[in-house]
Amino acid sequence: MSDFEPFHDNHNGLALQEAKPKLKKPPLYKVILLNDDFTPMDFVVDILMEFFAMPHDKAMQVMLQVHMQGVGVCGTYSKDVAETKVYLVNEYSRAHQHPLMCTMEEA
Ligand code: TYC
Repeated sequence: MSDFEPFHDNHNGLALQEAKPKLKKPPLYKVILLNDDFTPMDFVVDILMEFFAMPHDKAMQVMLQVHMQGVGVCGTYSKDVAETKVYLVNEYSRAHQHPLMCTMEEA
């Protein structure tokens, strides 16, 4: 297929117009933490600092937001990075016998 689409101009016939690029930016994903009644607050704060590079005060804010509202956003990433973070956080929580749930949704 040609990269040029026919285009009739208003003057004297046929001109060629470059086809519009058919590329879209890839979607971004929010990584989300869910509240539960069992995971210790300190453990959640540690996760936010270690896996999401938050300073302690920001990690505390996000943890309390999840604790009070039920969900909170840890960060926004490409699909691959979001999937990896969700996997690592859930594995880490299970390895420490906590039920903390991390998931993702399109931003
Ligand atoms: N609700 C938990 C508690 O009271 C703390 C908690 C916060 C758990 C955030 C999960 O994603 C979470 N110990």
